[in-house]
Amino acid sequence: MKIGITCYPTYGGSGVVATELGKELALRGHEIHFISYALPFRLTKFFENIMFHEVEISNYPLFEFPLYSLALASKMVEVAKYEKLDLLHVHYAIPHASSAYLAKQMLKDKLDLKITTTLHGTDITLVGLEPSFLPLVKFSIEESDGVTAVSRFLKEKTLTNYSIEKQIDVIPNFIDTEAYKPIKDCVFRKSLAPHGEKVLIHTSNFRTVKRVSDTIRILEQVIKEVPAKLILVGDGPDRSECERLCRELHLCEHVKFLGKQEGLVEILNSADVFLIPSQSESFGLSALEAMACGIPVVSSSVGGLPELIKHNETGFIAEIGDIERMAKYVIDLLTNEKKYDLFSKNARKRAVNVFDTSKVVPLYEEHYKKLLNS
Ligand code: GMT
Repeated sequence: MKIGITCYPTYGGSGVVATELGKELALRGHEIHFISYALPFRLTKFFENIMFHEVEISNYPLFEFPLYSLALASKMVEVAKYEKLDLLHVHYAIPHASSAYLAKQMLKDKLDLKITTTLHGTDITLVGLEPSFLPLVKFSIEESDGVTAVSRFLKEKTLTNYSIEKQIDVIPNFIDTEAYKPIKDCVFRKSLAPHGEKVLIHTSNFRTVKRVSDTIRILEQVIKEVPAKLILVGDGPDRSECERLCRELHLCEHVKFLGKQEGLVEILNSADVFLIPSQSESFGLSALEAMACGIPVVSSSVGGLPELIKHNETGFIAEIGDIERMAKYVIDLLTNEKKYDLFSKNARKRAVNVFDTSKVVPLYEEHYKKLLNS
């Protein structure tokens, strides 16, 4: 198949999933055309069967705000027409699904371009609900030939929040468990926890929905019982506030802010427990990355997290903001070697058996075939 993929090219779950999907489809012999305003950050080298088309945005002085969605629609038309695309797969509804709809209409006399939209999370649960976007998001989803959601939770939210009656295929996020795997005696561990402390880890974009400060408060409880460090990976709006909280709680010695990092597999493998105390999380790709490395997860019970994490099996789940309970779960894991090893094995096994690339990418191929035959 010849498939156009549009996504956000920057750090973020939806861009990661879109790019890894494109790479895997290309390996399977499909021709992939990425269409975005910059090269997706995971496309760092040449991949056979993958092409990139950059959307140029006019900065004409009359336009106070860049007209990206319109420029994107024009580029989609150009690529679909000249590269003879079979379908266009857009990730994150805003504004990609709307641009795709426009492109489809512009091409309708020449080409029956099928469009499928993957809903990722905040496009539905947060931004999409803003009054300035809601009608457009609803319309664009209804007009997509196919729609997928990364969890059952997100599917249900979409149908109820937008009063939509439409088939939505649930296709979970996936992970390359050959790349994300346990590494014994990881070298980073010594520098991160030089005195043999246990290591808690959290990776995110430090947006308010992630509740990163909860991870610091969990650590505050944990170190009363177990010597431990907290590694925070990533950057974003709440980082300064988290750094301030560390100073206020006199925890600077125990918390390391690594910022944005490559080499996540090695960093994850230096840790014992992954924390994801989010306010909202449609899937939790970062938790899956940890599970694939054999790291048990302690999370909040929101969104799609309970579809990923098996409570008392691959990790533990507690109410949003229940720091005491999350800390208790962490201490339980860190002080009970047998239980820890079992949870670690279970986490890895679940990642491999349910969420490995080889299990999930064929579901997208099936979804595409269904669209093209409809
Ligand atoms: O909100 C974010 O963290 C970024 C966002 C994205 O689209 O880049 O992440 C969402 O999509 C990821 C990939 O499908 C999911 O794993 C995340 O759970 C989801 N984030 C939220 O729902 C908050």
